[in-house]
Amino acid sequence: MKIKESPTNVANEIQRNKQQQSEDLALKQINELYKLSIPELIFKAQLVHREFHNPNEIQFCTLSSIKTGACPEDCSYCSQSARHNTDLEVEPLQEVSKILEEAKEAKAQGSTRFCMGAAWRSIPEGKQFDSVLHLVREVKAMNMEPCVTLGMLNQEQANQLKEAGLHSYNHNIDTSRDNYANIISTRTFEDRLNTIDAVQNAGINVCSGGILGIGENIEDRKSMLATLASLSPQPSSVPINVLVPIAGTPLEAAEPIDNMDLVRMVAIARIMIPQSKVRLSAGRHNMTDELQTLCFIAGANSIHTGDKLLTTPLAGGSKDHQLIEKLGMSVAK
Ligand code: SAM
Ligand code: DTB
Ligand code: SF4
Repeated sequence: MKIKESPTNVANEIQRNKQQQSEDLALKQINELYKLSIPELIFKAQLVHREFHNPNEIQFCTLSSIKTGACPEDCSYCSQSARHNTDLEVEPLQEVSKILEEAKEAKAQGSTRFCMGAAWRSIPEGKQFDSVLHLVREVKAMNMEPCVTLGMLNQEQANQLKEAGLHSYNHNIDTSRDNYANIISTRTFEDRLNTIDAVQNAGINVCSGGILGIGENIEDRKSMLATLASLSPQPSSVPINVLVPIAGTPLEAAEPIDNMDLVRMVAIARIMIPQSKVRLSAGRHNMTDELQTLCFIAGANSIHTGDKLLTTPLAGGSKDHQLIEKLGMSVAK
């Protein structure tokens, strides 16, 4: 079937062509950066980091799983997919008051961002979305950056979230365009980019990153960073997740990544997306203090803190405060 040439289709195509050109250029730069030794790469990353950020500060963010499990998507890494047989307690949308208690506690622990995640394929209309809008307003009124990650959305929903005061929308591209279908079959890479477009059109900051250790190769990692770097505007935060293998998922026995590959990804993200917060997210509870420190030196300047991400464990806020103190750094206010 031939797609009708509407003005929107033409505009989308022009935008995608532009994106492809800037992606090709970004990939060339990433290829060069990949050839550098770790000390050279970190030196470059430090130069960029110091130009745009305070190198002594780490932002703390707290996550809350406001609706857990029974997700219709089939992301191969995820504990929350209804298609995997994982040992997870399914929970419907939590009470607003309970979530706001968590937000209060997060603020007391030094977090400046509170990110609420729901295992939906796309945002449902009606009462549940009204609750989310209410939560966004309340978290903003607490002087924290409200962030949500709710799956796909349409333009109208993005506009409503903006109006409620949403700071950021998290929507990861996860891996390269080429590898996407190996990881997720229930949606496409293009679906992901379309949601990101709607978020950007509404004037909300995009938080988008990926996940390492899901069977991708180095070319996939480079390509993922090239796509992220060529988003326009660039994402204001880039979470870097390391697979937490979940029993019952297709990736339960995936080969662990080499730690230096994580450091490389952080440094290249820092150089290619200079103004963003590069955030260490999933898998941090398995990282030594030294590895986390190396990531901070390579340009990571934000972490997900607390006892839990969405469904997997973290070491706890006090451990994070201890590390920041030990390093003579401070938690960003
Ligand atoms: N359902 C929403 C979505 O898919 O956009 C938001 C939540 S989803 C859990 C957010 C991100 O967490 C995923 O895109 C993936 O990068 C990361 N993630 C999920 N499960 C993970 C795991 N087991 N290990 C590491 N990262 C994971
Ligand atoms: C992101 O990139 N990492 C966070 C946040 N965005 C929503 C989520 C990590 C989830 C890790 C797996 C879990 O706890 O279920
Ligand atoms: Fe659902 Fe998000 Fe998990 Fe995919 S990553 S299964 S969309 S909760």
